[in-house]
Amino acid sequence: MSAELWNSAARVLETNWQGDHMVPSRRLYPHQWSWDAAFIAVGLAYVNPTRAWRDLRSLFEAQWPDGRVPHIVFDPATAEADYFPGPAFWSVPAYASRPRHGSTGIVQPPLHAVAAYEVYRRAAAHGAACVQQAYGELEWLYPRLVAQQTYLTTRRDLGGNGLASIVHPWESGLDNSPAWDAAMANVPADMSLLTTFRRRDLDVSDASHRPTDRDYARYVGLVLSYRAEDYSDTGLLQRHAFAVECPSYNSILGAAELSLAQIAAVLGLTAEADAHRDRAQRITQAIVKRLWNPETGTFHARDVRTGTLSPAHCVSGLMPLMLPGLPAEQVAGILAEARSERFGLPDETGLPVPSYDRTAPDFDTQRYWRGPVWINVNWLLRRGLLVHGRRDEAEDLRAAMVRLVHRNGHFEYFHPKNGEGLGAPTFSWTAALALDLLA
Ligand code: 2M8
Repeated sequence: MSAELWNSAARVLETNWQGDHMVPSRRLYPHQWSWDAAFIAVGLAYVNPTRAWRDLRSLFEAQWPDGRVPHIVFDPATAEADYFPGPAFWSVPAYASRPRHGSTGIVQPPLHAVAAYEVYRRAAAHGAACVQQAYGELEWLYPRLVAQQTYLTTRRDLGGNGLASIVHPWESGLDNSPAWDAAMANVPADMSLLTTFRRRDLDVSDASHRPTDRDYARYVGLVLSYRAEDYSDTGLLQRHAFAVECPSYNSILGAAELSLAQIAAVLGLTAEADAHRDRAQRITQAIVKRLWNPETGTFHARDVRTGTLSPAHCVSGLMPLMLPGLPAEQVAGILAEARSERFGLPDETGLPVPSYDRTAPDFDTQRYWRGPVWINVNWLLRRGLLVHGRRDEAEDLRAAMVRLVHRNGHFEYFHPKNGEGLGAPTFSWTAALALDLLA
C-alpha cells in the first residue's frame, strides 16, 4: 500500500508544479496560496527539496514591504476569469506588488518557518550539496520570516493582547468555519454585490460543498472594506466589521517562533533563538488567557470587536496542542475534546477528526470547513500529540490519515462519515502530507 500511495502522491505534486510554484489544484485554485506552500514544502522535502525551496522563495518574493505575506500570489499566466476574486479585484497598491505578479492584501497562517525547518531537517538524507543549499535558503528566508512574524504581532495585534487578529475568514484558512458565525453575523451581507462578480468556484465544484452566496457577499464586502484604505491596518478595528483571534492561527504563530528559534540556532544566532522561544511562550500564555473557556474545557475564537468567545466547537480549538508550553490543564482539555463524540479520534470512528463538532445540529458533512475531514489540520493535530508525548494516539491518527487517502485518493477534503473524497481530486497538500505520513 505504501509504495502505491507514495507514487500517486509524488505524481500529484508533479502535475501541480507550475514552473516556479505549486498550485493547490489546477482547476479550482490556479495560483499560489500561502499556507498551502508550507504544507507542500513538507512533502516536497522528500521528493524534490529544490522545488520546496523554490516554492517558498516564490511566495516570499511577493512579501510586502510591511512584512505581510499575501495569502495568494497570482500567476500572471492565468486569466483573471479563472479565479474569483482575482488580481484586478484585489487591486493592491503598486508598491506592494512584485513586478508582473499581483497578490491579495490579506494573509494566511504563518506556517512557513515550521515548513522551512522541516525541509532543512530532511536535507541530510539527500547528501551534502542539499544540506548546503538548505543552509543558504535558511539564510535567505530567516529575515523574511522574522518580518512576517513582526507584522502579525505588531500591526495585527488589533486587540492589544499579544495575539494576531484575522480580519477576513480567508485569513484563517478555515474559510466558512462555524467559528466565525457569530462574528460574521455582524458583517453586512450586501447581496447586490453578487451581481457584480461571478463565482468561479461554482463553475468547477458542487455548490453544496462550497460556502454560500451569503458568505461570499460578506467575504467580498470585507475585501472592499480593507481595500478602501489600501489594506492599511491603522485604526482598522474602528472601521472594519470583522476582527477575530483564532486559536489555530495563533497556535501556528507560536509554533513558528519555536521553529524560528531552531533556524536561528542553525544560523548561529543564539540571542535571537532565545528571543524566539520567549515570544513563543508569551503567545502560548496569551492564547490560554484569551481563548480558553474553562466551562467548555476547550479553546474558541474571540470576536475582538464584541469581546465574546464563539460558542462553536471547531477543529481550530484543538490546535494549541502544537505548543509545548501549553499548561497541563489545557492539554488535558484538548485531549478530552479530541476523544469525545464531538471529534472522536480514530479509535472511535476509524477516521481523522472532522473540521466541526459532529454533535452540533448544523454539522454539515459536505460543506467545506463545516464538517468534512481535512488532512492538513489533522497533520497539525498529530504534531501536537507528538509534542505532548501521546505516541499511541499520534500513531492511530497517522494510520487513519494514510488509510483515508489510500482508499479515497488525494482529495481536498473528505466526507466525515464515510470517507468519500470531496472537493478537488488531486490536491497538493493532501499529497504532500501523505508523503510525510508515510516517510
Ligand atoms: C480555500 O480558500 C480559498 C480562498 O483563500 C477558496 O475557497 O477559494 C481554503 O481551504 C484555504 O485554506 C486554502 O488555502 C485555499 C487553497 O487551497 O482554498
